[in-house]
Amino acid sequence: GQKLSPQSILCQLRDRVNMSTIERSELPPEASYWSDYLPIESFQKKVGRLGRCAVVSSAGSMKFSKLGEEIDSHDAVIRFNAAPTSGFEEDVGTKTTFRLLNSQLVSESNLRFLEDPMYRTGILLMWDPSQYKADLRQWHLNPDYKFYDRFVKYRRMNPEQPFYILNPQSSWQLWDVIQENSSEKIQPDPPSSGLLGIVLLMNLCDQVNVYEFVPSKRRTDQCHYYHRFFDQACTMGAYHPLMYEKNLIKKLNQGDDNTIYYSGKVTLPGLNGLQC
Ligand code: NCC
Repeated sequence: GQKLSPQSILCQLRDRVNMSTIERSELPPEASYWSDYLPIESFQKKVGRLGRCAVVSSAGSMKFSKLGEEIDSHDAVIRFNAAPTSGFEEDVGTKTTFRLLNSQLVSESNLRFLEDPMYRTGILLMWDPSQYKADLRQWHLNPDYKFYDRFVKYRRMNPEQPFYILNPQSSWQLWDVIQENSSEKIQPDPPSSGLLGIVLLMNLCDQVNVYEFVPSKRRTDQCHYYHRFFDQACTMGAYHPLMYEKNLIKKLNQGDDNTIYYSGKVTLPGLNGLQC
């Protein structure tokens, strides 16, 4: 791994990771039975540019944080997968501007994506791990999860709710930046939804506050704030290179270490104003 300055890492994130959503025209005609259900208006255009944004990790250490009000004071808030607000408002807030889902959540019927009303708030985004450097045609033929049917079903049931799919190449572009900035060789598995959400918002917002991605003193083996299930791999990583993701984000923190210790908050700059 190279030792880049925080500023150069930010420039890499801006210039090498294309955090775009896919558009109908980018997919082969054989994909039209599902790609025709992608929104017509582009994600960038729909959202525009945002001021202060918050990323809420799903970590168990969100519990008892009392960060809810602070999180809701942001212009936009992103949450992940099955993370609820209902019943946890005091700790995680109530606002959901974006929800980033992995394709497993969309595809597996026992996860109740079609049924649970929680998903019907905010702009939805889904990502699916492709093979390293696969193009869109190859990915369409061989996605990690066969999300198409349920994606179409959801869109037909909720046609007014924007629902985008991230370009599958962006997760590997991001993985490259993580690997190049780590001293060890990392197992090539895609970054977590959390890191994808962080970089997505860095592309949209002037400032991004990230909560309990780099854990505070509340750090716990409880996996999620909303379940009593314990596994330290949820915080440190097993499949996703979470420890390396967290080291990278810690390096980019513009706040101080005390703020991480007490509130689990890291402050990152938006990528738009950056001078590279
Ligand atoms: O757990 P998950 O992630 O939904 O969490 C969302 C993001 O929050 C951050 N996180 C979570 C727990 C924790 N203790 N520390 C954290 O920092 C991470 O950045 C994480 O990405 C995923 O990334 O998509 C993941 O999804 C789950 C699961 O598929 C969904 O929750 C749907 O049920 C994965 N778990 C399993 O497959 C069992 C998890 O590995 C990654």
